[in-house]
Amino acid sequence: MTEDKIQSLAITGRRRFLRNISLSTLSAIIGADIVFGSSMPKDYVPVVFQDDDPYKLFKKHKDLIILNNKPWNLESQPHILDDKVTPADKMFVRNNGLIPEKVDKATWKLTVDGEAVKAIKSYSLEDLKSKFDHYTYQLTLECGGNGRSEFYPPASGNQWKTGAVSCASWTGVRLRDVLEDVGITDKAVYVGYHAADTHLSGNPDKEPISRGVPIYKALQDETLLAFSMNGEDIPLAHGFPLRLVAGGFPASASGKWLNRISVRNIVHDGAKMEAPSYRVPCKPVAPGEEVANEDMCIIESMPVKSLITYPKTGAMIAKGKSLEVRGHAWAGELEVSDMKVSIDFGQTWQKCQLEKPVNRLAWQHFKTQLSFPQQGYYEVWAKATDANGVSQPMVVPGWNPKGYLNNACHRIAIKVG
Ligand SMILES: Nc1nc2c(c(=O)[nH]1)N[C@H]1C(S)=C(S)[C@@H](COP(=O)(O)O)O[C@H]1N2
Ligand SMILES: [Mo]
Repeated sequence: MTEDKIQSLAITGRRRFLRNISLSTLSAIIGADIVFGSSMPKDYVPVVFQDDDPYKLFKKHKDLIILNNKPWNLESQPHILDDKVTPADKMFVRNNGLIPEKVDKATWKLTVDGEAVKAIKSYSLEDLKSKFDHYTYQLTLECGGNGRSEFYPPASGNQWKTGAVSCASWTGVRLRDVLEDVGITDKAVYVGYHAADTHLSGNPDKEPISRGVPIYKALQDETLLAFSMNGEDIPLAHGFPLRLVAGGFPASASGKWLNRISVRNIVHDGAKMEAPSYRVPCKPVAPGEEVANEDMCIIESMPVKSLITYPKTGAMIAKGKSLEVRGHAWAGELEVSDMKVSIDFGQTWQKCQLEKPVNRLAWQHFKTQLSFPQQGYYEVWAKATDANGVSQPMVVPGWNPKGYLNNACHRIAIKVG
């Protein structure tokens, strides 16, 4: 058995797989006889397989932080997001269920169904690749809950700091072209995704998540059915072999392990589409206030935000030296039009050089040189402004029950000495 195979077993269907194999196969995987194997309890998972090292399993950079193991959730840190295009090993992982165990590229199928298709149609990966033009876009994917850890009163859910965001280069076919090939009716309102991951309960009839996008977003040029990331097969943890990618929306709209798209005549009602999941109060509320489900609205475009990726917070700078500060900024469906940093707690702001996005929905890179008037402790605060003139708030914005959309200015600490 190859190293890869063992890894993917470890990530995915360990329990079910191990249950069905013989003691001799198990010994072969371990590489030693299980001497008292006949006394092993039924359905027991040997400890060697329980000792998951997510860094090895997912081939991740050592500076990712593990938030959870069931399901796996790993967050990046700002200083490892310095690359213009996020490499796979530095990309955060957010799972709602268990990663699918049997993924076979050769037999993978995507079915397009729903009330608003003229006829149900299925495609193999080969069909998708050969029938439709390929497009490549860099697309920002930020979890709706990124920054949740800063809300008070606290919101339950993964306590993301700032690292649930990525911008990789995705290649695939346009969802629009596929929908056109299928034929959709004027009743189409929403596109819902279905995927091959399984619910934590083990109940095969339950989906861990089945979200989607409104039809206007489904038909945008940049909305892809992606089969590769950064020029390679999508890593298993990020949706191999096929993923819906809808940049600028909360990343929960970008379904991994995609095997079915439903073109709906209503707002999709799959798992985690219902309130309060991925929704915020339609009108601002006081911190801690109870909000009725009918007063919660679905998040679409993510708000303007930025991240300082160099230097790392806590950096020491020699007195009299200037410091290059750099990072990325993004604004959901909009472009970022201005980027500033402050070293005096927001009293004055210095303009940064801001690059244009390489394509719509890609994050933009900024940099500037800072000089510090004297020795001591400083904070660098970063503030982006979107094309509508809306800027990031300096403190945590509108509290909401689920802790979404925290786009407060990113801050790092610097010591000049
Ligand atoms: N099938 C499926 N797609 C999914 C999820 C999931 O659990 N299952 N999680 C979503 C959420 S909430 C986020 S933030 C992104 C995370 O993408 P990543 O793990 O590739 O960074 O995937 C989205 N797509
Ligand atoms: Mo998410």
